[in-house]
Amino acid sequence: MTGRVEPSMMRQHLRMYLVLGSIDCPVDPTHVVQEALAGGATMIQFREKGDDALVGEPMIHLARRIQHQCHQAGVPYIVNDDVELALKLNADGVHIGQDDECAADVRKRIGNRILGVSAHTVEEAERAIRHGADYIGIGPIYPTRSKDDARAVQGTDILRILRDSGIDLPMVGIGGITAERVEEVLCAGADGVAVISAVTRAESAREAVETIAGASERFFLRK
Ligand code: TZP
Ligand code: MG
Repeated sequence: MTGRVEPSMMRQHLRMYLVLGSIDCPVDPTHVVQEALAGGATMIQFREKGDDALVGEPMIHLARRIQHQCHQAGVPYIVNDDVELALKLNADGVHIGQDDECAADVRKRIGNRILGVSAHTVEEAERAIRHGADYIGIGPIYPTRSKDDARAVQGTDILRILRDSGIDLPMVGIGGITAERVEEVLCAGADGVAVISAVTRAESAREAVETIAGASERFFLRK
């Protein structure tokens, strides 16, 4: 990468953003990734979390396999929380929450790689921007079962509040998003949707991604 990702490119990457780790997947996560990439996933985040999550070498091995799949497909590969891992793998970016390392410090460590920051309020979003975020993740928009320590459900109103406050940074909604809800999330101001279970627990991850990506494409064609 020669410089920071352009906002217009970032918005494209956020269209159908798959987030996953081994505990989110009833089958081999690399199978889910393969199907999701075939269905048109636009970015993938490795988020290996939870009581039974992989650690150590098995975790790094899975992280590398998914990175390889993303690389083959030409899709950016983002690592959740673990800046060390992202640097070790030379991932395309990092996503951090409000309880993780300070975004400004992460920006310094990762250079021009993509930096995503979760935000729940206008203040958090503005700080993330000052600290060098390339996009903000907003949620949970709807109830979710995929995050134990999720904050209160925000609804799509939070997306409108952020946009109305003048925040223009690429923004992705997350939490309980299904194909039926894509339009509502995008209408409220998101550039894309980040999903776990709607894809990882679908009978066909490929079809799930195709349906979500299709809904998003239709929305932006009309805009
Ligand atoms: N951050 C806010 S909600 C959430 C994360 C990681 C989980 C989203 O998972 P799902 O299954 O799409 O609701
Ligand atoms: Mg985190």
